[in-house]
Amino acid sequence: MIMNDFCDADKIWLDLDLVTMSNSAASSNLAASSDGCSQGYGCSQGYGVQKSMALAVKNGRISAIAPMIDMDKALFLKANIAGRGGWMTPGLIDCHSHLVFAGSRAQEFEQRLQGVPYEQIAREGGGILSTVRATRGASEQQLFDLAVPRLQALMSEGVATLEIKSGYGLTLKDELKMLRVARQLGEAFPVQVRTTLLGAHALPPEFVANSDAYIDLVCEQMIPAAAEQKLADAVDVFCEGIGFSPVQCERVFKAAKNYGLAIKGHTEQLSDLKGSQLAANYGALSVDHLEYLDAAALQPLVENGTVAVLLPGAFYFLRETKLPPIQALRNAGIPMAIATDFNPGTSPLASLRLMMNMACTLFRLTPEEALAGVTCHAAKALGLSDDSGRLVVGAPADMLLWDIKHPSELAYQIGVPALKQRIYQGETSYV
Ligand code: DI6
Ligand code: FE
Repeated sequence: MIMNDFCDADKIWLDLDLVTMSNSAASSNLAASSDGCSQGYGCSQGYGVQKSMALAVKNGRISAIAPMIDMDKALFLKANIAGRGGWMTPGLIDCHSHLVFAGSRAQEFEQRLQGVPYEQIAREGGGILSTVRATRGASEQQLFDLAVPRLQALMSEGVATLEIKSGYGLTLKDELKMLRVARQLGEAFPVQVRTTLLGAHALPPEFVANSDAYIDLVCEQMIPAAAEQKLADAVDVFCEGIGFSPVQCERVFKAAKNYGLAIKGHTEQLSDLKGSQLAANYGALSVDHLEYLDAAALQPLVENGTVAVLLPGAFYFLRETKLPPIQALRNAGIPMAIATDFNPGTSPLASLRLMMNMACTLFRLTPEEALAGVTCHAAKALGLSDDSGRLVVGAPADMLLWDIKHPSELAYQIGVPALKQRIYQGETSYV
């Protein structure tokens, strides 16, 4: 039966050590006996390692997985063998980015290094609003061209799926412009793009002292237009003193729900406004940042299956010292995802592998938690199918073939290319 699946396949890969990220009983058993523990690496079952395997792809999906020992050698003569040997993981998923924007914030970086706080710069009209000015002034084509090298940097490391937020337009026209560029990037490159409307990112100057009227615009015009034009998959807010109040964010969540859009939140990044709990109670896919999240108030996240998205790049770049409540999240069984938050102000770092490393060094995640954070847990943060971010039969054939000795290396050595093949929807592409 399995052999038939290999005969019918579009392509097969042989002699693989699979990092399935699948916690099914079968893969756990295999992992227990063969995940490299004998080499002195940390021994746990979350990688779902299956050693010496063959994998088949048909119509852009994984169609069969079997041990090499069960393979009929005659098959190898007829099959389309696309690769042989190496560790294979799911394609990486960056579930939180602000990839589309114009302008630079290097001068603000210099100011901050001299001691001026991020919030003060924002209150004085710099920060997010300086990127808004540049983004409003840029054409769709210019924004696309600026985003391409950022996207290529992520893809070259193995990113197969990427979320891109708006939030630097802050008018109906400019928010839709950003979302269209995000969609176009997904059409032009072999990468899956999920888009998020972040109209409630900052108060634009036209609405100073009238922030409720701006929220009216977000709820009554931006959300309906983005939904009707199918430009947004989700809606996000910045629930913060320099962003929007919980009451205002709740209005945005209600409007998003009315239009059938998923909900996400930038919450507890700089202070504890209980935005995470609010978003979770509205069924948020994820709450993101979380440095100031109250460790004793995680129940809404548990009850709603909300993913905690950790953004160590922003933590690092803002020289934040307050850590997200990692152990409490772990104890509560809340899935933790990791993302770049790539943006010009707080995380100008287009490397998801670096984020994995920082999640380990700064947040004390294990390399295994870091890999789950950029595969299966990131998939959940985007509301993708349950098999996304895993190597299981039926899953999208987004796979990476690595020249490494153990999957823990993915969070360990940064900057040295280790990717042998990037496979997107069954096609080898890029690298
Ligand atoms: N939190 C962040 O870290 C980004 N947005 C947000 O709400 C920063 C955006 C920026 O500074 O441009
Ligand atoms: Fe962000």
